[in-house]
Amino acid sequence: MRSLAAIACGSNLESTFGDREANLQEAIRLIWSLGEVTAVSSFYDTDPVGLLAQPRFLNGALLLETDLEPLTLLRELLAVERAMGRDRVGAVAKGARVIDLDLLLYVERDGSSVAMTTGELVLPHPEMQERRFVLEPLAEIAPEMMHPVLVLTVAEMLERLGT
Ligand code: PH2
Ligand code: MG
Ligand code: MG
Repeated sequence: MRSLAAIACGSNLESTFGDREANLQEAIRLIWSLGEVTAVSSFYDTDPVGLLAQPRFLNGALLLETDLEPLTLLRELLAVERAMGRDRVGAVAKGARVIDLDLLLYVERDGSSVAMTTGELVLPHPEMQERRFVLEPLAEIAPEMMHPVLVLTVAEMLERLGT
């Protein structure tokens, strides 16, 4: 059995691929080269969080069955971002982007969910529990998936955010 990764995707700029939805679809197409995409959520039109002076986002989530280790998967996701024209050099932190792919949760073959902190990767994603634009799509496709540190399901984390 392969590992299971939960990945958030977001876009709030047009690109050579087209509009925000075209960017998310292109990213998902490229992510298929990393394993098997077993679920894709609906896409949500969301208010920008954090840096408010930027276009609205389209956000979604997907599940990927993969043989790649967490760090390798992260690097491949960043490579997909770069392949789609995302340029981090000189870009505003948390600002507008063609595509953003965030590794949220990673469950090993034996069912254990990875908790790790290195300079390159923090798992689970440190802000996922605070972000409705992450939890709402993820709850559609993986409501029972566990946060291994908070010991809460995705549905429970979403419920905690309130209405
Ligand atoms: N991503 C950010 C900052 N703010 N807001 C929304 N609605 N959606 C995002 O994906 C998003 C954001 C930085 O990654
Ligand atoms: Mg992000
Ligand atoms: Mg990111």
